[in-house]
Amino acid sequence: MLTDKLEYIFNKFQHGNEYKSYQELASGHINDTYLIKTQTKPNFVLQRINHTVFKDVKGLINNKVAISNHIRLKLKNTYAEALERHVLTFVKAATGEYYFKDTDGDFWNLSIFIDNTLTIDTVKDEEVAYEGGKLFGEFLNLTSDFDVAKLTEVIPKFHDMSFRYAQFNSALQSAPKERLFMATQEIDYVLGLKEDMHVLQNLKESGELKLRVTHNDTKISNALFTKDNKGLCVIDTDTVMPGIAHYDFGDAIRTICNSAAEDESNLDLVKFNIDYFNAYAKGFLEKVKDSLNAKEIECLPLGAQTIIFIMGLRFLTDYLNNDVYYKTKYPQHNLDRAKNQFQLLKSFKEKYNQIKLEIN
Ligand code: GN1
Ligand code: MG
Repeated sequence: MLTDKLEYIFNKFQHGNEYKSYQELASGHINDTYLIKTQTKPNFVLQRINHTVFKDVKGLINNKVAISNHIRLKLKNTYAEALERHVLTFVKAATGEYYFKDTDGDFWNLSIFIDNTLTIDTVKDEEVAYEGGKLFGEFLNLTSDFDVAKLTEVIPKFHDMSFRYAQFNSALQSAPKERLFMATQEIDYVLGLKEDMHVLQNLKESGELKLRVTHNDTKISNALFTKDNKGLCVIDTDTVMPGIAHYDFGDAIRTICNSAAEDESNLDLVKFNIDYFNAYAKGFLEKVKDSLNAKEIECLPLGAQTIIFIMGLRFLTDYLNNDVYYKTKYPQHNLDRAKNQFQLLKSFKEKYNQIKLEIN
């Protein structure tokens, strides 16, 4: 039984609590995550890392523990009380490491569950967009003095456009005919945008955009909010690694400004909300204005375009590969996700002239 297994694994960590029950937290596409309820507070989040996707699990754990420790030190004076509500706290296993490796070769890690919070999948309110901007901006700001050379690149070339196109091209070669047919329009769309979508990468490679500590999965559901909608804590730091600020800015925009869920298949419901963009950008810039340079700031909207596109490209590639990467619930799931992202990008482009990037 899963509960026995989870209890066994949970007890391999130094938490001093008694296991009561578990609940699956099923929103992730890659790892398996469980809320572990205990007899006494706190509760915990136990996560099995997908080591097919994350090949260097130890590097991943080192990254996220180091970044949490760094942020904790920085916030110590601001939030003397309840610091653990603003930054993740990881728990050591009995071995002294921050992970436990089971007999199947799976790696697990444990953190304290931050209770009494909200997670938001679809934003309905400008204030939330603004709060999200402040929260993710603060994450970049607080880590801007951390030496990126100390971080492992947990998924090499994660947001590298040439790499993602290469994967797409090889999927085109091996995809089943039926899937190629179903995705004809999306394939053409991707092929037509190749040059535009490389602009940001070229700027990165030329050194015009600085390498920083980045989160790389800043979808809004990876932000915890208080019950009264104030940004509280950035979670899911598995993909923390060196990168450019633009993808963190953009991935939050991708999810905040979509009027529908990432996999909504009725494309009429997928509209880009430019007011949320501007509210998010305002909050974000308030926090990063002293750590990003003018060129970095100017390119932020391009970051949003590029990341929306790259997600569509990755979903499409996985569809062509018969769904080997993302968890899916039905055969067209990845194709629906890809269509959704491309629709979002088109809607965003129509509103590009309404963007406001003001620094106060
Ligand atoms: C994956 O598993 P989850 O939901 O945290 C993916 C992200 C995508 C996201 C799309 C390691 O994140 O890059 O943006 O799905 N993570 C990895 O929702 O590929
Ligand atoms: Mg993630």
